[in-house]
Amino acid sequence: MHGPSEDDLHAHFEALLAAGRQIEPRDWMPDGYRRMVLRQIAQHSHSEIIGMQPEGAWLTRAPSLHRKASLLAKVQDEAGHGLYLYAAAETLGADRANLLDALHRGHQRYAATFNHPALTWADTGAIAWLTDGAAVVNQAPLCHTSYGPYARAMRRVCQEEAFHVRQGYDVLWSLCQGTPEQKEMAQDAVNRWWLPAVALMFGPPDTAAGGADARTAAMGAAVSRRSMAWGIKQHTNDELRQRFVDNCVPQAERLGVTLPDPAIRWNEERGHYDFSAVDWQQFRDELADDSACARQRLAHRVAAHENGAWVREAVDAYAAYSAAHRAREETP
Ligand code: BYC
Repeated sequence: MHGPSEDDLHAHFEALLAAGRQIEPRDWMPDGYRRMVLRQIAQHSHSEIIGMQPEGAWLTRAPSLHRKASLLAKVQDEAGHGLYLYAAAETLGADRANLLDALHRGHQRYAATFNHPALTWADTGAIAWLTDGAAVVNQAPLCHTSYGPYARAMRRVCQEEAFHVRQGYDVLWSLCQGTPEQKEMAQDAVNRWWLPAVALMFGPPDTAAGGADARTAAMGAAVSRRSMAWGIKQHTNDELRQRFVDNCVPQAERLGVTLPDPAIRWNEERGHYDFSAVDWQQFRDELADDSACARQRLAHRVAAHENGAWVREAVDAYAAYSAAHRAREETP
């Protein structure tokens, strides 16, 4: 008796996707699909844990106990997101230690958004409102992505991210109701975090339509096409970017801050807000970033990992002790 041929397995995989069913760890999947899901989950989990740093820098300087507690919970949530996602990556056969090693050696990327410094307290508001806001837009469709463990992790992540957006909005709201200096601080933070959110949280453009040069559009289009055919992504990067801008404009109006893009205006015909084309050369430069801030992000991560070595050793020692204890008890 022969088992199913590679063609049969492939046909079954495609049939599952066509029926809108999710692929589970024990299902057969093409190597390319496994690599693509793993690459995205790795990029995503690394972004979550590196993303703890800009806001984490303000934990000791929060203006009140209430703000400190909220920010602490938010930053811890991001660590939890990393945990769910590394666990999802492990279901694809990846080893968590190897993934972290690839991050630490700069062999795998994290969202370059986090290579920007958080200069004032208002940055914690702008990051949570804009960066987490962009993340929710990007990630909500991932709750239905074709790889089951990734989709399930996303459902928990999105609930928390949506709460973070409100927390960030509330920080900015308070500052905007405060003194002229506080309002100015909020505006300045929004000025600095708007572009990183628009340009960097959604990846490269998928078409040359958004003002992208051919090289950058080709970079995005090829990945998006493959990823959508496999049901990993449901929308193009440009569609999600537009959705984010559409969400933010009325919220900025309510806050009383100006989004730093003079081209933003409602386009009746398209039913969307127009906005300036992103400078994709700058995007590519940011991806190749070797700034002091980027180096510091990685150095902090490596130091945290090394300082935590004793915890991992203690966990391993306890697991070995428990296994030996169980074995002794089970020996007749
Ligand atoms: N920065 O493959 P392409 C959060 C890379 S954190 C750096 O066409 P795609 C939060 C890309 O990896 C959660 N690199 O892009 C945490 C690829 O590199 P390789 C963030 C980038 O897949 C704390 C190359 O460029 N969310 O929410 O179409 C505080 C070519 O790109 C970037 C996720 O990660 C970038 N910005 O789109 C606050 C969501 N963009 O592999 C908030 C999951 C692209 O050739 N991820 N590259 O070396 C995704 O949806 C997609 O991976 C992206 C990229 C939209 C990010």
